[in-house]
Amino acid sequence: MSHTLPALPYPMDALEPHLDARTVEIHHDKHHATYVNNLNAALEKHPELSNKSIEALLADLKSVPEDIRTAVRNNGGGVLNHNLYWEIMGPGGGEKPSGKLAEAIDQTFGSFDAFKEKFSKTAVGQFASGWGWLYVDAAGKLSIASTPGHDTPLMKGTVSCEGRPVLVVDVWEHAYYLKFQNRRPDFVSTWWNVVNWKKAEELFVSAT
Ligand code: MN3
Repeated sequence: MSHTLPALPYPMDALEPHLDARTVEIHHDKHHATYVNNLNAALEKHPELSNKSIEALLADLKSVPEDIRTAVRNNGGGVLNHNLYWEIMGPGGGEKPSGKLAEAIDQTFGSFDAFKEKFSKTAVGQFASGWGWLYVDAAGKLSIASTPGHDTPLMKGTVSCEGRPVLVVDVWEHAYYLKFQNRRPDFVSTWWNVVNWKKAEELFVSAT
């Protein structure tokens, strides 16, 4: 059984005018699709892994055979992170979180604005390609981190920010270069307008 590219949960132009349709199209249909294909190609060499979920593979990378471990880390992470990225955005997004997530953000970071500033700074400050995360750490607390490449807090024993993702922003240049060129800070500040807080709250509740 091979892994498949999930359809985008909304039309390509649904995140306009914040994220342009052309960027979303290339990002999903080319970049995300390539990670799916590369992951499947790597797993073909080890059919015994075919029934394992991507999350299970990443949570125990040491058990993945060495000859495909890096390919699974990069491409499995690429698939899972993009699956999540599309889900935590949506048309009519933005605003603020509500309910339990809003309370936890206020408690942990002092205020929503303070959280937003810290998250943005961390994502913008990630050197080269990577991701900015809000996640629930092992102690059940909200934390902010960034990871290089396609590493995710789900990679137990591999990353320093282990936990369950709540919110993620892709800061690879392919996520913004067509519209924002080198201006990653402008992309991240625009990205807040498309955050699907309902989905983030669901992830937070299921992680705690
Ligand atoms: Mn990407």
